[in-house]
Amino acid sequence: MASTLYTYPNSFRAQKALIAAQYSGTAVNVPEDFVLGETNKTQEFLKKFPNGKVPALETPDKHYLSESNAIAYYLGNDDLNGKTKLEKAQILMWINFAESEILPPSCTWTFPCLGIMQFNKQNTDKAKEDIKRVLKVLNDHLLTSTYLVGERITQADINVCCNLLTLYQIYDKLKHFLTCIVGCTFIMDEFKRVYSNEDESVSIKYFWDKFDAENYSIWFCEYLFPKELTLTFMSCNLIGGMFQRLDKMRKNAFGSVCLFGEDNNSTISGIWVWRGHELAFTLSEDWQIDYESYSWKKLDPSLPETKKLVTEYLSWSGDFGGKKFNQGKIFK
Ligand SMILES: N[C@@H](CCC(=O)N[C@@H](CS)C(=O)NCC(=O)O)C(=O)O
Repeated sequence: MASTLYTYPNSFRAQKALIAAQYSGTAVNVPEDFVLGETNKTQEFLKKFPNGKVPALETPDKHYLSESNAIAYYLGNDDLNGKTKLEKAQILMWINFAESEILPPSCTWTFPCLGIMQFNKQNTDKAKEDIKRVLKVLNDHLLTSTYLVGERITQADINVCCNLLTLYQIYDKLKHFLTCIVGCTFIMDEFKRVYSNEDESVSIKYFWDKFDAENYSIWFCEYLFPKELTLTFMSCNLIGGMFQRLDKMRKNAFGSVCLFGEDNNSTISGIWVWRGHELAFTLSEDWQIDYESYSWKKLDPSLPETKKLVTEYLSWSGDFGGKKFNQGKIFK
């Protein structure tokens, strides 16, 4: 027998539970005749759910649960709720983050837009700042991982997404803001696909057409110890090793690193593009092995010399400031 979930249509709170049920294969029945403000005010409802709020769940063996997060937990399975004690705690951490960090400012900002609450400039401005900060926390976390906890969807992802939903409901009004914060014109995967499949004349034009200077930065790196470089194949292994150690950056970074000169007289330098404006390497221990052997210079994407450098390193042709190109490797 299925549990019964009382809710009104499209409630983001109910969605947390319904998505959990769907992921876990748990049957749930949602009565269509529920009317907010009426059904939940009846004696029959209040007897089961004294708080009078929805979502509210009646289990097949007549247990009564209110509070959306508890209901989602009940309808979900171990994959969603976490298997180890640490995973459970991490999931709980994000659930609480969604509840106490995302939801309040999101409501303060969006409810006046939806006509549910009176607009107050001071509160709205503060809410916008708060949202910016929490989205940055999420963004930074997702720079190195696809999911919030572990390598699969958990209740943490579901709750965070559902609590962000209201922001998307007024998407048109927020389009600009969201474009700056979480969306952006430069999709790394797409650029890599174009770079892999098209001639450089197409991919370099694509790069500059789409490049999003607000969310991405371009860097020039130079190996600091060229005197230690001996045989060119060894230098190439050095670059290859660095790429392997940076594997987790692939989702958000692209690099072209080139070797110039010949055996016992060579230099290494490259161009990197990644999400964010800081040196990304401090975010993970694995990434710190190589980066200190290089100098890093952030480039100004609006300058013609940056355009020239990017073109040279993406096409492996040009004068490279007089350096003789030997071979290159692409991090993609
Ligand atoms: N913390 C609760 C909040 C539930 C809640 O506030 N529900 C509102 C609808 S979104 C409600 O049922 N209000 C009663 C009413 O408007 O009559 C949860 O996450 O489930």
